[in-house]
Amino acid sequence: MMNLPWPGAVVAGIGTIVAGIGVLYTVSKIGKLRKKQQLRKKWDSIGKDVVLLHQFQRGKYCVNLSPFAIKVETYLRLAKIKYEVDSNSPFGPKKKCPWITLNGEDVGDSEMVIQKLSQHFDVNLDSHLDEVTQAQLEAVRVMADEFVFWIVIAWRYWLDGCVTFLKSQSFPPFLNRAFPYMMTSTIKKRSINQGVGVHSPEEIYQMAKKSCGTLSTILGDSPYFGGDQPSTADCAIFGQLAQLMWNAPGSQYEALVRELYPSLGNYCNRMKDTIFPDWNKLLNPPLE
Ligand SMILES: N[C@@H](CCC(=O)N[C@@H](CS)C(=O)NCC(=O)O)C(=O)O
Repeated sequence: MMNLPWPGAVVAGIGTIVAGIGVLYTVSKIGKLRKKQQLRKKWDSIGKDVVLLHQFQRGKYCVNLSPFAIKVETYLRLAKIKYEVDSNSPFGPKKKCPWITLNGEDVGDSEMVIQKLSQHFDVNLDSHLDEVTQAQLEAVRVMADEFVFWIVIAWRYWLDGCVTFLKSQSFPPFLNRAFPYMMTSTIKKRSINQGVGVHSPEEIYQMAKKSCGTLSTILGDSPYFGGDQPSTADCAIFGQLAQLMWNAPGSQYEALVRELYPSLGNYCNRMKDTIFPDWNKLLNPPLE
């Protein structure tokens, strides 16, 4: 007959296991808290009025996979605001990328960030534009940020299963394999909830084509959407178009800006050359 342990011994054993789990949990919590405190100290010591831009790591051909990160970085450069980049904590107070820390304060959401920067540094990139043009550009900005964005990510992460996109990133091999699992079904569900995802792949592509046609018509012969000089809306529009231009290599989405509407491709290159003269050096790995 089997020798069963005394009930007291069983209870003591369970107690030890539970206590062990409790200790491990507390140690990990303390570790996380300490790491957070160290990061906080580092972020806050960057210097007065220096912006710390938290964003994803750089890509192979494009300075970021997030259009909103490019938008904020473009704004910082146009506004001549001193900044540094942190790629270790890309998700901020709103659990989105990018976000900034300025003088110890964290701000999330690219629009809120730009609003904060414009007020704090007293910058207005749109003073050369009349009120109506500013309003029209705001409508174009919303189209880029809230519509073109969804089309591109629905294609990138779901319809294309991350295949084309991953060619443009320098992720470690394990992440290359994990990315489709992490992203495809999530983005499918989220695009369906948003609305773009209820359409067929061809319909989604046609929507991208129509948007590019619209943007190309609005740009016309001007060098920038803001006319002779870039405006706040240019930061957002460039961020979104840069995804087609550099983060969709060899695809029909890339062809939209490089072949079908080359004025948009030329615009992307113009923004890159004037605002990011160090673009190639920023890439991961840097391009000589
Ligand atoms: N409205 C936000 C959008 C930011 C956003 O959606 N960022 C994406 C990366 S491109 C993100 O962080 N996604 C993570 C998620 O939604 O869970 C902004 O303007 O900053």
